Order: sequence, then C-alpha cells, then structure tokens
Amino acid sequence: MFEEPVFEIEGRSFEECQAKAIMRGGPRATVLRTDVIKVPVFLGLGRREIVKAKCYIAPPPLTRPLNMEEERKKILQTASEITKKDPQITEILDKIQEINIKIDTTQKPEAASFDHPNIESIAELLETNDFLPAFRKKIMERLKGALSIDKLEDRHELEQRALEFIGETIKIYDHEKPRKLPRIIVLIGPTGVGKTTTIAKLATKFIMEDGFTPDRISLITTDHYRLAASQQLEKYADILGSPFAAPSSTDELKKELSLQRETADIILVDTMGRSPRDSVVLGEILEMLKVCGSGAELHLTLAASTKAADIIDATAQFEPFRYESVIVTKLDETTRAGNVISALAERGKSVSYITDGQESTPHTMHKANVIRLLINLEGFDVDRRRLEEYFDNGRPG
Ligand SMILES: Nc1nc2c(ncn2[C@@H]2O[C@H](COP(=O)(O)OP(=O)(O)O)[C@@H](O)[C@H]2O)c(=O)[nH]1
Ligand SMILES: [Mg+2]
Repeated sequence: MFEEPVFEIEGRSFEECQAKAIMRGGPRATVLRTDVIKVPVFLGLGRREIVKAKCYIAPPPLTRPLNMEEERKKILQTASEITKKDPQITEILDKIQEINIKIDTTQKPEAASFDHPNIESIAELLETNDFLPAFRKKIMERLKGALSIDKLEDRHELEQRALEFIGETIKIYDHEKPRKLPRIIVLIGPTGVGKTTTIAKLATKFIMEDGFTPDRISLITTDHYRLAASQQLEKYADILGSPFAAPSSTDELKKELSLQRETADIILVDTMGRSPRDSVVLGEILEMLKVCGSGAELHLTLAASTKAADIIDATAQFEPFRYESVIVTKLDETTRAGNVISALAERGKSVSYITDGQESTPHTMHKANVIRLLINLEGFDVDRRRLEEYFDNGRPG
C-alpha cells in the first residue's frame, strides 16, 4: 500500500486522475486539487494540456479509540510538510482542517478518556481553587465538549472558557426587585463569619449610598449569647445615629418589630453566631424568623476563607431556614473562592453581597457581581474585558 498520504498524479481529465489516484492509493484516496497545465509534446512539436492532481489518502476507519493528541500531531506534521514543499497549497490545508474538525466531532463521546495536557492543568487549577469535585467534573466536561482540538492548544482561550463556564453557574441576587417598606433583612450563619460586621456595613451603605436617613435604619440583635456582639452593634448604631434594640426573647422581638415597622424603612436583624449543629440555637433562630414574618429577606452569611467541607456543612445545616441568598464575606482573605462558588451552585442559591475587608465601611462591601468572584480565582490569566462583555458587566442576567 502506498504510504505517503499526499501525492501527485497526472492524467488527461479529472476523472482519469481520480481513477489513477484510487489505483495508486486505494479506495480512500481522493483528488484534493487539480491544475490544468500545458506540456510540450514529443520532439517539441507543439504543446498539449494535461491535468495535474494533488491527491490525499484518508486514514483508515478507527478500530480503536482515537488518541486525539497523536492524531492532531500527525495532521499538523503532514500540514507543515506540505507547506514546506509547496507554500501555496492552502486548499490542501483547508481540507486537512476539515478532516481535523470531522475527527473532533466524531470523537466527542471519547473526549472524557482523552486528556490534553492543557485540560489536565485546568483541572488542577480548579482543584487549587478549592472547587468541589462534582463541580470540577461538570466544568471539565463542558470544557472538553465545547472546544475543538486546535483550541485545546490555546491555553489562554481554555482558561477564559473555564471562567465563563464557572461564571455561568453563579446566580446574582436581584437587588432591583421592588420591595415593600419596611424591609426586614436578617443575617444568619455560622459564628465568626462576619454577620455583625456586615450588618454595620449594610446600614452604612443604605445611608451613604441609597439615601436612607439614619433614624429610619433600625439595627436589632438577637444574639444575647455574647454581650460583646450586642455591644459591638450598639456601638455602630450609636455612630450612625440609628435606633438599636437587643430583645432577649421572641416576645420582646415581636414587640420591637411592631414598633419599628411604624418608623423604619429598613430593619437589619443580626443573629447569634453558634455552631449550626447546635439544635437549641437553630430552634431559636427558627422561632425568631417566624416572628420576622414571611416577608423577611433571609441571607446566609458564609466566609470565603472557610474550607470547602465546612461551607457545604453550613449550607446544609441552614437549609431548613429557606434562606434566599448568600453573602460571601472575607474574600480579601483568600484567592480560592471555588468553595463558595461550588456550594452556591450545589444549593442553587444566589449571592447578594460580597465583603472584602475588616473595616465596617461600605467600601468593603459590594453588591454581588460575577466578575468580582471570578477575578479572585488563583492562577487564571483573567481577560477582564472579555469577561465583562460576556457577563454584561457582571449584572444578573
Ligand atoms: N478580612 C475580613 N474580615 C472580616 C470581614 N468581615 C468580618 N470580618 C472579621 O471577622 C471577625 C468576625 O466578625 P463578626 O462580625 O463578629 O462575625 P459574626 O460572629 O458572624 O457576627 C471580625 O474580626 C471581623 O472584623 C471581611 O470581609 N474581611
Ligand atoms: Mg455577631
């Protein structure tokens, strides 16, 4: 059998060349390109026309799973050899490209068994960023299915696509949704994640950025377990000039709320920070939420610096409270926000705010934005402009 996949042949017509190609190269041989040229006849007595054909033998049908990387290398090598021989032979390259694409589409089901080094290193990046295994698997499957083999070579493109796929899993809380006043915003979550600090930031934000007057932003803490926590919030309320209350029972809370409903536009409720495993505390929170009413906006607060397993634990423990959205705190303390991003995706929850600093000033609190979460990821060469276009500046879409 003829070894060289590309060869030349001459004949009197295209059909003759095609027939000769098959005779020489077997049934998979095909004419890629023909040129009509004039050649001198015997003894130089005039010229006659002949057809010169470039032919190609397609590879045999697969009897084993295709090693994509090997095939790609073979194709590229053939292509570069041809270009060396004949720099104008772009049509052949186009054909080869076509074959390349065909191999790629037919091989999609096999893609999982093939790992290009770039694919492997993206998988490692996801692991480094603390994404949960199930989430990593989903992203990698999408990535392998979405890109043709020539794109796999393009590491930058691969990273951008991975970021886009990760970003697509992030749901953003609808801050624009019209809400009846007074709004009751309740923060729940494990201890130490930053609930009290975030309540203070929220209050400041509503006053400084949204034009609410301090006397109409009411701060309530139900954390009567820790005096310091209550004092901490009282101090903020004092600084802001906002009303503050620390009811010590659900009855007191009920009274306080009915009072505040008359005078406040926004009521921010801080809760006790205890282990979510503590059933007494969970029971108390549940009672308290009943008192706040079904219109209360419930946000689970999670610190990005918490390890993935604990985040999953917290989202599961607080699930019975039917929280609406998640506030991600301490993003300044980690570059590995894969933990929260995967936990949110797993629970199907949206993110409402992101905080990234200890100070209780509003510049360390932001309305959640897809890009803000993505640019924090470690090791990705983020093309910020492309991401902004893709996610419409990170707004909910
Ligand atoms: N680095 C950083 N620290 C924060 C952030 N938010 C809160 N903290 C700190 O986390 C610690 C616990 O905060 P606190 O509000 O008392 O948490 P709580 O127990 O959930 O109420 C405090 O030292 C805060 O200053 C944040 O966005 N970034
Ligand atoms: Mg607290």
